[in-house]
Amino acid sequence: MVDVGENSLNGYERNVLHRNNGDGTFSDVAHVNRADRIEDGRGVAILDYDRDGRLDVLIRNYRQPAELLRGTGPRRHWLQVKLTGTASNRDAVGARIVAVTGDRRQLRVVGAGSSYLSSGSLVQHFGLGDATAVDRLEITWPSGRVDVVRDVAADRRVAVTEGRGIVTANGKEVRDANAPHHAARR
Ligand SMILES: [Ca+2]
Ligand SMILES: [Ca+2]
Repeated sequence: MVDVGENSLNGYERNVLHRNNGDGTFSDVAHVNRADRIEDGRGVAILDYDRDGRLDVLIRNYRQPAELLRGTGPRRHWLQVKLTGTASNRDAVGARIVAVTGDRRQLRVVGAGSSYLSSGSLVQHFGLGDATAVDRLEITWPSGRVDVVRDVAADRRVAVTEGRGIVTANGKEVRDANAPHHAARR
């Protein structure tokens, strides 16, 4: 064994930030976003801490201060979805959410433990570009139940409870609106 003292064998690699080009490829855009710092990173958590509809990045570095990178890109439309399981586990870990806008489908899978000793928010974020609503939000719960909610207005955070559809939007109770149109067991 080599004694490296206070140093880290992992070194200080330049951080990267990958943009999804939407065509199956990614581009490293760290340099234009000033995210290409040389740090000894460990955990990373993705969340929208200031709830402005743009995702932010929290980085935990080894023997260095943590860093919060605030997303300041152009404002486009978005939808954030927080699931609560009933028959499934309460945090809905393992649930799959498909958001359909026009001919575009986006998938988010609710996970816990997305990075080393850390995890991103359980709130699932969908960037919608120019779309002002999600045509169809399809949730496959860990229990096997499938809930579908149609015509979900953008630019807000909705809470969806298994079997009940949208129960709150931006923290306010939603009554009878957006109830699941279709619920089935696989
Ligand atoms: Ca690094
Ligand atoms: Ca934000």
